[in-house]
Amino acid sequence: MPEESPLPLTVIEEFEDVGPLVGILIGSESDREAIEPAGVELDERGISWELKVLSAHRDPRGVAEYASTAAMHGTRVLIAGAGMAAALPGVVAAYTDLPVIGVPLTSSKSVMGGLDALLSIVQMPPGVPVACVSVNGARNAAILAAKILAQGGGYPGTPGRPSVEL
Ligand code: RP5
Repeated sequence: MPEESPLPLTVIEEFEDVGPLVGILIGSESDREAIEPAGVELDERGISWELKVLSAHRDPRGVAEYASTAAMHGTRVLIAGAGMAAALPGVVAAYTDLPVIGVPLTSSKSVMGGLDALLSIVQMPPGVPVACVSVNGARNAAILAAKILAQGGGYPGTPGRPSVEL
């Protein structure tokens, strides 16, 4: 009969809660179709991901909770897509040190085909960067996420180069 594990239950639960490498957020169910190419691209590259619908304006506490805990679950890059006054990528970036890739999306209520979302995402204040791909550029966001993940703390030809501490 083996001895009982000395590990407390909370620690075991933490091990079971390992998240995907990439977290994809969208501000609304109405954004789902536009962000789908990101998931397709990540699947083709064998990169794990999850999709959450969380609005920076309608559920700010949910966004804060997800963004501030993603790194602890093993997630390494966040993609955030939103339309209109697209605050989601910026708010996510405010709550995490993970790289955040913003995807401006066209919605039925967009101004100038998504220019509103593009400016909302790209015009971040100094100190809180968000990488921004083209309007409806979900596939490019996934490719950029893959490139970030591929760095792994070193560059080709410089083995053992340590990761930069944030
Ligand atoms: C944004 O407002 C969402 O990202 C979406 O693109 C847009 C419209 O949202 P719904 O009214 O369709 O939910 O926050």
